[in-house]
Amino acid sequence: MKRVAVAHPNIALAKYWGKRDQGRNVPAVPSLSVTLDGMTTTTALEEAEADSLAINGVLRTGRPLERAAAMLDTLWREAGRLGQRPRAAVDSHNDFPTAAGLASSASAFAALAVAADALFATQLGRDRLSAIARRSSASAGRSLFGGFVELPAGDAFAVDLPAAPVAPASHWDLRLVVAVTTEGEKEVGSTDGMVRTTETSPLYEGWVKAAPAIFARVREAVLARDFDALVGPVEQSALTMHATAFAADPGLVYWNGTTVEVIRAVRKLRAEGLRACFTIDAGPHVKILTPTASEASVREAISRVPGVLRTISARPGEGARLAVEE
Ligand code: 2P0
Repeated sequence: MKRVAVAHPNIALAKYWGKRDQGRNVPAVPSLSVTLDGMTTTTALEEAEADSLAINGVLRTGRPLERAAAMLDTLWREAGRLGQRPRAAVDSHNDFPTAAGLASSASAFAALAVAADALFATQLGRDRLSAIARRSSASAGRSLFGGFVELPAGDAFAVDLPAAPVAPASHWDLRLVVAVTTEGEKEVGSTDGMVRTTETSPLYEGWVKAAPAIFARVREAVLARDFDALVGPVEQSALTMHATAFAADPGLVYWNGTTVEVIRAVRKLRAEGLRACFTIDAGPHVKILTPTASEASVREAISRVPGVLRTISARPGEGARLAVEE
């Protein structure tokens, strides 16, 4: 028996950075994201003699396989199943480059949760699948849902902490333009970066204190479809997250020179009357949010910034779901 699920990455407009509890992977701050359309992870899962993981056709062992197997274990246990979990072969494909800075772990764990729920016939429901995916990778909890999605902060005891939909993809016809500034992989992964920030950044406490109000402003602007009200808190969320990471020991500098040039270009476009704002994740690429009407102008202007290799455009998309049943 084989089950196939698809999921999309998401980009946070209000950032998650920092864990209240590392073991349970509980976020210390609330986040709000938009699930993207177009870019897709497709994951096939079938029973096998032993657990295995292939990503884009390449067999992976070690940590990536352990993380996938751990999620299958959690799902099996959460469903109250007794006995040994059936071993399974995971075959996952991304149709977007991981070097584009679009979190592939979010779509990967979201797709795996949906595929496993079907293969094991656990019927856990969206909320529980989101909470399970969140434990593997917090941003994956958000990709279970489409459109605009929130993930609350939890306390150290929060075992079941799912993301929740805020508004469907059809709520707001925005575009997200990714300015790709390098083809290389990032040097410090998000999980390690967050731990280092939490443990060593003197600014961390200030970030955790400031994040809920920034999140609330993002949420309100999204619900009101008020782009002008979105600009301030979206950029403040990203810049405060990065300022906190810069101040870690050793400092985490995810940016390159082009990152700064694109930030300046977005602000110049805004001064000229275009609606656009930026956000940046744990890498040097810049993601620019803009109403559909300004997408072409934004892409054209950003493509001309020296150091921008190419741009990728996406719109709000659907949550993780089963693809085909065989
Ligand atoms: C976010 N990021 O809100 C933030 C902004 C990156 C920067 O969620 O440790 O891979 O697996 O829970 O989900 C990426 O972190 O981290 C992320 P873990 P995850 O989108």
